[in-house]
Amino acid sequence: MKKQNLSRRNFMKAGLGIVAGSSVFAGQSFGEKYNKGVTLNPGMGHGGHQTMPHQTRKASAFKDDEMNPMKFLSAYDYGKVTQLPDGQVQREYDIVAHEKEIEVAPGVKYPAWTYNGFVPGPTIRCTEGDKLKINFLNASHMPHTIHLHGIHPAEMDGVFEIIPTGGRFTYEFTVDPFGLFLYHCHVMPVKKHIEKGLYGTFIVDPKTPRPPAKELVMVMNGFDTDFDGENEFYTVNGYANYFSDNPINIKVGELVRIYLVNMTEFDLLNSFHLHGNMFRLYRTGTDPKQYEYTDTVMLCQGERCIIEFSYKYPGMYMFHAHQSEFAELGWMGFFNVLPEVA
Ligand SMILES: [Cu+2]
Repeated sequence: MKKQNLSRRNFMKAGLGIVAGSSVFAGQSFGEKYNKGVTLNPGMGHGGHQTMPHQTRKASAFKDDEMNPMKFLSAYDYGKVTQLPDGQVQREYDIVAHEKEIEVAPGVKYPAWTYNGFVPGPTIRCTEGDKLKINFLNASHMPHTIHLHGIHPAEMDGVFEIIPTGGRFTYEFTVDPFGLFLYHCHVMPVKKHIEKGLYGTFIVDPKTPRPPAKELVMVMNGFDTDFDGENEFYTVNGYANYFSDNPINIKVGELVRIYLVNMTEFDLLNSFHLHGNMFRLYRTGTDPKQYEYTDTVMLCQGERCIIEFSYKYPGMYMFHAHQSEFAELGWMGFFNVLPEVA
């Protein structure tokens, strides 16, 4: 509705004022910061070998020993591994749901519901055929569950066994098939339990591993910080503009594989667009032979995909939602492509 769009746009201006003020380009508008970073920096583009001095940018809101969106990219939880008598590998995880106030943009706090204290929750990673054992404790004031995507028995689906405050439940099943999945709370109203932050990524590797690559988990989400049923901020891994303030370093020719998950609520779609490149798009990662070749992918709520690419030329390249409004509200980042090391 027009009225809502107007109010969100006004909020956006206020929000971006805070964002711009937090960076080394303090005092400039977001647009000036953006243009300065991309076009005025000497040595940018494929002709030069200098890169943006992002190391000098302001430290993030996260303490060094804390999880942050950058660490989260490659924070895989392989669980506690034991070999069962029949040879099957068991991976055991402890997941605790609890409330936590988090920061989602500079100075913007959000009363989140979390799995293990961060939004998104831990990236569960295992191999097809493993036995998964998830010990769930609900330490929050609301009832919750963990509903995993993939193939498993009905009683392990995290839908009917609602876990009350203080309650425990163990989800246990053999993992099938390989691919990229997700998990989230499935207590009604599910929309509320998801948008508050109860979701995460579930990677099941094939027994024959995918080719070696720099692997990154990116969870697209939104935060309704004024509780009006719309998102005021859009992020990757929980913090608006994090990867625009802290570009991700990759190298020319390096294979990059992104496990991309859309957990955005309220908006039907989110998307990922890559600059200066094309990528292989594997829809759910369940078939390594089937892919599309594109530079933009649109994902519905709860949809995910694996994308693979490598860069031909060094320089700074944007990636962002192709819904321009989402990009302006925090869903934008950079790959800092460094020259290939001889
Ligand atoms: Cu819940």
